[in-house]
Amino acid sequence: MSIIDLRSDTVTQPTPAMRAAMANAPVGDDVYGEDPTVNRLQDMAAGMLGKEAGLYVASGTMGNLAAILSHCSRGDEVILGNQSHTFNLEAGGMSALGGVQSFQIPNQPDGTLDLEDIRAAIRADNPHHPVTRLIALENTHNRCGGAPLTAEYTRAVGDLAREHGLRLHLDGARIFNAAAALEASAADLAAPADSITFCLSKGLSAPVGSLLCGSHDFIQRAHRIRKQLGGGMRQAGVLAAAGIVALETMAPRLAEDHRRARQLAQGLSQIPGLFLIFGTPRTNMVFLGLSEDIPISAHRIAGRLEDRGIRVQVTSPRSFRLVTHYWVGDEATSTVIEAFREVIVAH
Ligand code: TLP
Repeated sequence: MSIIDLRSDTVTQPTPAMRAAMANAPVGDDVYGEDPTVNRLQDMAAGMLGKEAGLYVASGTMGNLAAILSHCSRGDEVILGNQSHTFNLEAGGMSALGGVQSFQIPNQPDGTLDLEDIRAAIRADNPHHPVTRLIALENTHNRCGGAPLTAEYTRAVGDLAREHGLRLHLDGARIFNAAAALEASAADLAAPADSITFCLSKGLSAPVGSLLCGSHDFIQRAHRIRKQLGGGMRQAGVLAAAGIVALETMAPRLAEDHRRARQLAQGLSQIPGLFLIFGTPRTNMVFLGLSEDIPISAHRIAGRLEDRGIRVQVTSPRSFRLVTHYWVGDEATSTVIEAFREVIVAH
């Protein structure tokens, strides 16, 4: 049975072109800065994001952590959203490893942070308080339905940060999805931020890695922190090679995944008992809720879909997340809609 895996875009496998590039990649010792493929990927990423320099890191989590540790010292505070990936799903790394504290403010349903909430969270200069150092945004916002944040909004937060002498970091794990949805360039979306992390191993389908981009000085600090975190890899060019192909071939096609997410959402929301938690998807994520008249749990439904070769993520006893990506085609979207219909009707 062939599997349709919608749990995440992290499940994407490398394409044949990526595997070929990996096999043929020129490599060197990247801890000496001598891997030509890693260097090429880093330069390419920095160019696409409009930043001076880039650093190849093992994961999005490592990119965000290295960014926070590069911007902040022990006892400093980061203002971020209470639904952010960094606060909820990165194992508390900033506190555990950096002695950095988070100040969580509510994410609005569109993934933004209210400017007044940010302003109110900035600490006064008083020895009782931690020092506010950084604001962190997420684009697209995963737990807010994959919502893309506009360049105008990010600029407003960047202006606020500068007004108070703070830095702005962007968890742009899916920044190319945001760019596709908003018909903007990733560089424009990242321009107001001092640093940005983006992932190669999500919708871009590369097997491993993320990029952290920022100024030369910032990346120099982040480079040492990557080493402290054990992320100095040697002949990493075999991995970076897939990342180059991902940027060349996958970034331009993400609107296709968004179209399929809308198709899925449209079909699934016609099934009595299912509703769209965040409305029509803007990017590649469909968040589905189960109405009260459906007596079985999301776990049970997911189990029955699994029996039909379909994997979805259960996000609560009454909700699911379905993420479209390169390996989910038009046929798969209709198969998934039909399978949901059968399972719900048969409950
Ligand atoms: N997100 C994963 C899981 O961790 C939930 C997913 O399936 O969506 N920032 C954002 C916005 C993310 O969504 C993720 C991964 C990360 C950072 C972390 O990236 P990795 O998994 O490479 O450490």
